[in-house]
Amino acid sequence: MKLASIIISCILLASASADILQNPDFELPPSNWTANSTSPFFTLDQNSTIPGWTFEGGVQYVTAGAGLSLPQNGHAILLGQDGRINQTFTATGEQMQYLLTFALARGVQNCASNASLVVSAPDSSAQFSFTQKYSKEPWEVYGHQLGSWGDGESINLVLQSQAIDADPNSICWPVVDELSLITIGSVNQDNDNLLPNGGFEFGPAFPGFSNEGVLLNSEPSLSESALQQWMVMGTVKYIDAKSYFVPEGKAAVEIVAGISAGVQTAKLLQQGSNYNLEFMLGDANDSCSGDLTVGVIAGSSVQNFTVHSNGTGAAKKYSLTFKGTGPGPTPISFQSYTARQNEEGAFCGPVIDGVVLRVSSGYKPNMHCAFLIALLLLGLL
Ligand SMILES: *[C@@H]1O[C@H](CO)[C@@H](O)[C@H](O)[C@H]1NC(C)=O
Ligand SMILES: *[C@@H]1O[C@H](CO)[C@@H](O)[C@H](O)[C@H]1NC(C)=O
Ligand SMILES: *[C@@H]1O[C@H](CO)[C@@H](O)[C@H](O)[C@H]1NC(C)=O
Ligand SMILES: *[C@@H]1O[C@H](CO)[C@@H](O)[C@H](O)[C@H]1NC(C)=O
Ligand SMILES: *[C@@H]1O[C@H](CO)[C@@H](O)[C@H](O)[C@H]1NC(C)=O
Ligand SMILES: *[C@@H]1O[C@H](CO)[C@@H](O)[C@H](O)[C@H]1NC(C)=O
Ligand SMILES: *[C@@H]1O[C@H](CO)[C@@H](O)[C@H](O)[C@H]1NC(C)=O
Ligand SMILES: *[C@@H]1O[C@H](CO)[C@@H](O)[C@H](O)[C@H]1NC(C)=O
Ligand SMILES: [Ca+2]
Ligand SMILES: [Ca+2]
Repeated sequence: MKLASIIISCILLASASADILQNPDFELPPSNWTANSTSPFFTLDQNSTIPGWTFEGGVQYVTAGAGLSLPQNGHAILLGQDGRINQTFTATGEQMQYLLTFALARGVQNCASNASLVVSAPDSSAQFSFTQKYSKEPWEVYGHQLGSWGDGESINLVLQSQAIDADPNSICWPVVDELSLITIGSVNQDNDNLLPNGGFEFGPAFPGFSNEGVLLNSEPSLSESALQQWMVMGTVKYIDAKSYFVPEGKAAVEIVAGISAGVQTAKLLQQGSNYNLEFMLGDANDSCSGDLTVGVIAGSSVQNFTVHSNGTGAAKKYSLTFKGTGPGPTPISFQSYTARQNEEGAFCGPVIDGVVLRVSSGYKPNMHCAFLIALLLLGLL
């Protein structure tokens, strides 16, 4: 496993570029802004704009406190009625995926309806809103793939509010903060595992300020998913070893949205040949206790697996043998059959990690791989 991850990291080109966006945390205040201890809201106008960003419609610069909870006790942007902010950045170098992580909070805590936030870029548009409680904090962190660009392309990132029909005064407008944009190259298959990113090590960035993981909304496309090479059904939480119990490596997936939420991939396999799927199933150490059941689909094999969790962080290895289907790629999916909430009332669920797909019996690594491993063992790399 260790060798495998060394090889993956050799192949993968991923880099965190903290400065793709200007003023991504909104800590550079608007011109003419003065702190007001009685009101956390400051309305932007043509004499008071926010550095790095253009705005339109009702947009307010907000300060934590006075009933407003932000991830860091700083400042953020509230997108009110028809509110919109945008910033253009330039994609440099070779074609890369741009993965955005951001915090979403609510302008008022009690309201009749939650407006949503729409994040768009030339190749994508996605909507985010508060529907369920997925963390113990009043804010949530989301991850999203904006698109894939390179070679000096100019990208306009737009964040805007979208209200459902309701009295504007009773709407919780979205508050955004702590944007972080990273680029990631293609994740290659490693020699010991037919599934690229079977260990979920490659996905959106985990922000330093949060211990709540990163929520990923439904994404039916492998190539447009922030979680590299995995589609998302329902909502899952991308969890990091700093804040949760992670079975292997630095990251894993917790299926939080209940029944039929999960992750899915697909791989072109030899029709009729036997394959072995190995994976780890457990809990995240977020006091999610009880039986956690996951339905695993691999080709035409469907099987349920249940772990008895006491919510303190544990995982076990399971495996399944199945036949490759064709002519198209063989689907492999993990779907939850459990809807559960922890002591804090946050939705939680089973954790999946270490998904390894191999040809069943007699599989030997090819010469190239054996050579590489020999070099590693000799300490020559
Ligand atoms: C502070 O906010 C309150 C309420 O919106 C407003 O009445 C007051 O004028 C503001 N004070 C300053 C110094 O801007
Ligand atoms: C902006 O400043 C100019 C000059 O002081 C003033 O005439 C105008 O009313 C201000 N605009 C707004 C929206 O406050
Ligand atoms: C500050 O506001 C005044 C008028 O309210 C305006 O004339 C001035 O341009 C503003 N400053 C900046 C940097 O926008
Ligand atoms: C925002 O988008 C408009 C076009 O819709 C563009 O003219 C403007 O430069 C953009 N603002 C930034 C800061 O990139
Ligand atoms: C708004 O979001 C909260 C979760 O943060 C949820 O409890 C509430 O039901 C939502 N309200 C509506 C009207 O969807
Ligand atoms: C897995 O469990 C669910 C829920 O209990 C059940 O509906 C489904 O039929 C089970 N599937 C298999 C293959 O046993
Ligand atoms: C349950 O929790 C106890 C500690 O409270 C721990 O020692 C034990 O290993 C846990 N069992 C499982 C199956 O996670
Ligand atoms: C679970 O979290 C507690 C702290 O909240 C920590 O002390 C414990 O070591 C963690 N358990 C595992 C298995 O990571
Ligand atoms: Ca901030
Ligand atoms: Ca992992």
